[in-house]
Amino acid sequence: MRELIKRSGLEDIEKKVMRDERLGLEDGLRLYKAPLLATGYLAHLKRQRLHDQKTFFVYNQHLNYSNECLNLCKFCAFGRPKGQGFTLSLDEIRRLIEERLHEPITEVHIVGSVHPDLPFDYYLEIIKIVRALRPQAVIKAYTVTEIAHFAKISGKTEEEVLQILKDAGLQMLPGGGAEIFSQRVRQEICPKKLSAQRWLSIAKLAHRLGIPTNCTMLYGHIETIEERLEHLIALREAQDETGGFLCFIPLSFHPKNTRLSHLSGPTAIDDLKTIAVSRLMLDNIPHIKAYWIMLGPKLAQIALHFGADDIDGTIIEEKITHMAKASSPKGMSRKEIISLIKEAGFKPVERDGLFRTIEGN
Ligand code: V47
Repeated sequence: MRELIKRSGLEDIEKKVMRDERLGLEDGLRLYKAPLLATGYLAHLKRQRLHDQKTFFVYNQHLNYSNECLNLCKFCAFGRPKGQGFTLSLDEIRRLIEERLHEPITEVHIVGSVHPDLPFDYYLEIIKIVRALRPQAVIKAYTVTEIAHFAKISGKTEEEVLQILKDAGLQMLPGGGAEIFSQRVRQEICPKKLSAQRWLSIAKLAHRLGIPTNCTMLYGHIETIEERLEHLIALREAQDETGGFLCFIPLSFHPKNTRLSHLSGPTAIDDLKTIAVSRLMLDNIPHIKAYWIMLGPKLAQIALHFGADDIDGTIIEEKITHMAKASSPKGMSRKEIISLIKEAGFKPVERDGLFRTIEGN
């Protein structure tokens, strides 16, 4: 590896990694241009320094309450116009949670859409129902985009919305809705979505209210490598301010069934490089997730050697990526996840949504 790092002209970056020094945009560009194994090796060094052989996973349940959406972003195969999608009633939501009460679920992940007419009370009730049925599980619900929408429909401030949801049992926000912060790209692929500045300011507000969040980047569509790096640096700067991001999830674009279906989406090499560069650039975000639903279990397993230390979870009923024709299964058993991690040479550690280790594992 020393030889490869030397030949790739990355010795100065290796020194920075070993000294935990911050990398700049130019370093990021060089890491993208370098051979995959060189960049991957450096990301693996960083990952080992942070987490040694540990690879995290969670026993979780996904709940998508609706796909009827006002935004209808071009990259999304999940959203439908008003009246053409599904919206679960509160009773249906209760039933979905009750059906799996015999399982040791420690995270309930709830997201939907920017819905045309549901009232804020509906979203609040969901949290109360899940909290009552699953007192021990971490409730990770509603992206920053949904929080902005709730403030608009309720006439409350974003702070009030977050506080009310927190008091009802919400513990953290998932990382979706960030897409790519570049205004040029947002204008093209998600013109109705809230701005990058607003996404970042609501995420930071949540952090200040004691609600940690995850963060994401949707890549492999029309963005440039510079725009990806600018996105990562914006997340890093926000994290310097609040420390509230738990995990970064690079989201590999799935073009099928979307209005960008003429694009081909990222290659495996791009997926692995993006995970590796993210690990190296995001020196202040503890975890990098190889989201197996989007990468497929096989590539997610390899990604553990390219900077990722988390593989998400059991999931069972994923909709957003499968409506864009993901070829991965819709869920995995705890046993399957553990053997995937072990076979890759790592130590599986079961965690809850807040990355607290589950006792007995
Ligand atoms: O916000 C939508 C993206 C996100 C497509 O926080 C697509 O732990 C690829 O954020 N191809 C939702 N991506 C998923 C998400 C997430 C997933 C798992 C864990 C966590 C977490 C967060 O998926 C959306 C959007 O950025 N997305 N359509 C698509 N066709």
